[in-house]
Amino acid sequence: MKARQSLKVIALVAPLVLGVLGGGCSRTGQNNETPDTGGTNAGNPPPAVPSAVVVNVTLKEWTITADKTAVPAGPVQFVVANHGTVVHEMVVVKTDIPASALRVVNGTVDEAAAGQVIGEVEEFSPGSATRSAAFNLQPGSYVLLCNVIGHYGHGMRLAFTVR
Ligand SMILES: [Cu+2]
Repeated sequence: MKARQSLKVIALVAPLVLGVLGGGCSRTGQNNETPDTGGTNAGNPPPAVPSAVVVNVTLKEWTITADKTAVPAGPVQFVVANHGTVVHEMVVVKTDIPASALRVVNGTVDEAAAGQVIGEVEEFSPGSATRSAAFNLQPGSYVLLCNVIGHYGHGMRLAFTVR
């Protein structure tokens, strides 16, 4: 099942890649039309933000570690790896509550009560490719946490500061 699904994805992506390449070639012709600038800026920020500070995060049982725990305000790109043996996620919460003191209900952090949820890297499997998410962060105190049931309580949380 899994291999079959992967082939399906490749089949869907291949025409897109060819389309992009074809578009590049056509630009050699005489054409006074304004080139395509790549779409609108509506919606979520793009996955790669050139000016962003990159924070490499590692998830495993039962820790969240990062190569930086304080960054300047502005675009921050989290590149998240799962080095554990089960699925993990990373939720970014802006809060003044200490990282270890968030309210837990039935094994998970009550995200609505924790503070302002900025965004997350959803659950992903150990051994899969790193996930990336970029956010424009304002100065303040944050907590990075894994909210898979029980994981926060086991220690998967990290205080993070934006100056
Ligand atoms: Cu976890």
